[in-house]
Amino acid sequence: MMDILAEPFPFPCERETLGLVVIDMQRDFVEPGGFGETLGNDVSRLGAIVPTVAQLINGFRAAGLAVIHTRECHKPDLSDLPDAKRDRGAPSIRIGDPGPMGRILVAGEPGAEIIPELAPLPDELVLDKPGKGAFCRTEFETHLQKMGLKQLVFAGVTTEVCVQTTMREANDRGYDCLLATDATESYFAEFKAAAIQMIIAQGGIVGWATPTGRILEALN
Ligand code: C5J
Repeated sequence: MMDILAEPFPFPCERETLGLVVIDMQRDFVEPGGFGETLGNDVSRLGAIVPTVAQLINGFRAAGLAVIHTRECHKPDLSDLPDAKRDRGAPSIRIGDPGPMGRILVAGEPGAEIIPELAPLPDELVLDKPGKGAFCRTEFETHLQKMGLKQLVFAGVTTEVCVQTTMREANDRGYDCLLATDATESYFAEFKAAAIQMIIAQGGIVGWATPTGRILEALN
């Protein structure tokens, strides 16, 4: 398997253990009228990456490689929502409250669903997570082990929050992590740029980063 050209140095790709993790491409974060917008964010930045994320997903599917989707959401009784998370800041509506797309970030509500353009296939893992990181209070690691995955390509939103947190958690657990730089986005351009720098600094302290085209080249 060919290396993938990446920063800070080529990613030593091992196809048989490679999987794609698409973080939180949910209506509440990406679509106008959702939770992200109620927090004062310009969601059009996130919407702009959807075609690139779709290309990446399709590339993995065509190569017969695993695609995993995560959703940041909580149980309807909010038993997995710490007060500190619910009360943080001064949002006009809080997690669990009724919003324009159902209850905000609650499993089963329309806003918590993945946007239709990136809908998971029936056989793809969809992991609900109550935290920013996908390993916190979930069975993610068990799933990865069962699927035989050791190298993870990351896409989704937001770069510096749920994507970076999950990459850090995965890196600590021994997974090789590669961020698709044009298939991830933040509400804040400077935070995305800084997150990428943090990931690849010091010889790839959290992992690697490269555009989607380079990843797809290696899958063909
Ligand atoms: C945030 C996320 N930003 N998926 N969630 O609250 O990054």
